Amino acid sequence: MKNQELSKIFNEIAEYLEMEGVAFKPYAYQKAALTLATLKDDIGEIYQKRGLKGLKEIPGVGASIALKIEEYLKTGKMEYYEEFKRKMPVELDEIVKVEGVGPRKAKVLYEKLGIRNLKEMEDAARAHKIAPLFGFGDKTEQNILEALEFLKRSHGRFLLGEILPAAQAVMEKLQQLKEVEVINTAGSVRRMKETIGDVDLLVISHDPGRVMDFFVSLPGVVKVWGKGTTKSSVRMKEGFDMDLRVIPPESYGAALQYFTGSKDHNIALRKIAIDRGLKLSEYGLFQGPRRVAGKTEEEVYRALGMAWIPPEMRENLGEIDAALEGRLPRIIEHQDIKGDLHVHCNWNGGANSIQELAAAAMALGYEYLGISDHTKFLRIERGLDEETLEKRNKEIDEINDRFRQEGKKFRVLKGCEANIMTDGTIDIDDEALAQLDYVIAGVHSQFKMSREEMTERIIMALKNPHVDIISHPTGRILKRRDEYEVDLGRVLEAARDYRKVLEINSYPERLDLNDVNILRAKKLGMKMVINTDTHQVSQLHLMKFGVGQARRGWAERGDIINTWPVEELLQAFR
Ligand code: DGT
Ligand code: CA
Ligand code: CA
Repeated sequence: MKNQELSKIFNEIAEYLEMEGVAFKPYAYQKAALTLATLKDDIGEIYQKRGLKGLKEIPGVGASIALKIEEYLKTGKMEYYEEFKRKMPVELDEIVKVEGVGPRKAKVLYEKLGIRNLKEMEDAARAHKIAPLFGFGDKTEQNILEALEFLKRSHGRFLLGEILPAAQAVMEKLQQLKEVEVINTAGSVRRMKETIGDVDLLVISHDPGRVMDFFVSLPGVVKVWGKGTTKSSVRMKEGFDMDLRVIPPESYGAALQYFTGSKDHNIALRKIAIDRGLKLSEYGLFQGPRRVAGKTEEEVYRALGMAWIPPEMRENLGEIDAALEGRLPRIIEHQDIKGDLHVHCNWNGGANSIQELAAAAMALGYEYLGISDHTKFLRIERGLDEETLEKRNKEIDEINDRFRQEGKKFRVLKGCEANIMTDGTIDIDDEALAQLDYVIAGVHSQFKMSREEMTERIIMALKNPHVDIISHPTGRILKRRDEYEVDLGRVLEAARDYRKVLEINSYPERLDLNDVNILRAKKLGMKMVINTDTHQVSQLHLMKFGVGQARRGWAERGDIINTWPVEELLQAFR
C-alpha cells in the first residue's frame, strides 16, 4: 500500500509551503496526508478500479492533489515534491518533529548551518552553533536538545490506528489454521495504548512447529529475527515487529496476563502474590510447587482476591486497589454507543451524502447520527455560511420525515463544527446556531498563541450559550504536532461550570482527549462524547479507538453522552 508513503510526502509538502508563507494551501496538504494515513482502502486499488474520479471522491483530495497521487502511483515520483527537495534537500519530515522547530526555523537552520537531518541538528546544538542564530537563542538551543532526547525515546513507536488492522489481519490468517486452537493479542495492542512498540500474539497449539512455519512465511514478513517452537519474532514490511508465543493450555491465562502487561501492573500484582505467600509468573500462580491458577486470566485474578481487570485499565493507576476493594468501575463498552455526533457530509468537505451516512450508521446499530459540518471560516473545507446551513437543515428535516413515515426509529441530528476564532467568538451568527440541535466548536487555526490567550479563547467559547461540545480539545496530532499551549485544568473546570461537554476524538492521530485527560475529566465529574470526526462512511468504524481511550480513562457509560437515548441527549443540549 502506498497510503503511508503518500501521506508522508503530503505532510512534507505542507511543511515546504508553510516555509514559504503560503496561506491555506499547507492545510489542504496536511488534511490529505491525514486522510491517507487513516484510509482503510489501498489507494492504488482505488485508482485502479475507479481512476482519477475515485481519487477525487476521497475527502480532502481535490483535483490537484488527485493528479499528484496519480503521478506518484504511475511513475513512483511526484515532480512538485521533487522540486521542493531540489531547492532544499532536507529530511523535513524528521526535522519538524523536533518540538519548537517549525518549517521556518528549519529553513534558517539549513541556510545558515546546512542542517539536513537530526544528527546534524544535534551536532550543531552541542557545538552551540544554533543559539547565536537570529530568532533562536540559548533557550531554544536547550529546548532542541531536550526535544531530540524525547524523539529518541519515542522512536520506533507506531500508531495503534496503523497497527491494529495489520495485527487483526495476521490474527485472522492464523485463526484459519487448524493447528491454532486459541489466539489472542497481548501487550500494548490489547491494552489499546495509543502508540505501539511491537505486537505480541499468544496461541495454544498442539503443533507449534507448523504454526511457526506459517507465521514466519506470512506475506508481509520482511525479516525473521528468530524462530523456535515457543517463540518467533518477525519484522513486517510496515516496519513494526511481531512476536508470537505458543503457550501450554494450563498456563495460557497466566501467560496472557503476563504478556498483556503493563509491566508496572505486573510488578504490583506480583507483590500482592508475594504478600499472600504465592509466586506469580507467566507459567502460573504457584504455592510452593503447586499451580493454584493459570488456565484463565479470571482464575489468576480471583486467586489473588480480586475481580478480572479489563486490559485497558492495567497501567497501575489504582486499578489493583479498586479490584481488591471490589470497586472497579463498570467501564464503557463499544456496544453502549448509540450514535456519533461528529460527522461531516458532502454539504461541506465530506465525501458522502447525509443519506449514505445515515444508512451506514443504521447498519452499525446506531439510533442517531449528528451531522456537524464545518462553518464558514474553514473555506478549505467548504464550510457552510448561514444560508447554506439552513438549506442543509431542511434536507435533514426531510430525511427525518421520511424515516418517520417508513416507521424507522433512527434520527439525524442537526449540528455543526464551528471554528473558535482567536478572540473566542464563533465564526457564524448566533441565530444560525440557534436553529441547530447542538453545536460543536473547535480550534482549527492559529495554534500558536500564549497559554493564557489560548485558555481564554476556549473559555470564551465555552461561555457561548449555543456551544455544547468542544472538539479535539488539546489540538495535538500524534507524531506530528504537540498540544497547543493551554491550561487544560482551567478549560476542564470551565466546561464543568458551564455544563459543556468535551470530545474524545477517535481519529487515531488525535485521540484527543487522551486517556490521562479523560481520567482527569472524569474525576471532575465532566461529561464527554466519543466522536469519530468522520469525513467518509468508512471512518465511522474509528469509534473503537475512542472507546479504547475512554476505557483507559475509566469512563463509564453515564460519563459519555452518546450512550444516552436521543431524547435525553436533546434535553441535555437544551
Ligand atoms: P510496547 O510493545 O512497547 O508498546 O509495550 P508492551 O506493553 O506491549 O511491552 P512489550 O512488548 O515489551 O512486553 C509485553 C508485556 O510483557 C509487557 O506489557 C509486560 C510483560 N513484560 C515484558 N517485560 C517485562 C518485565 O521485565 N517485567 C514484567 N513484570 N513484565 C514484563
Ligand atoms: Ca508489545
Ligand atoms: Ca514484545
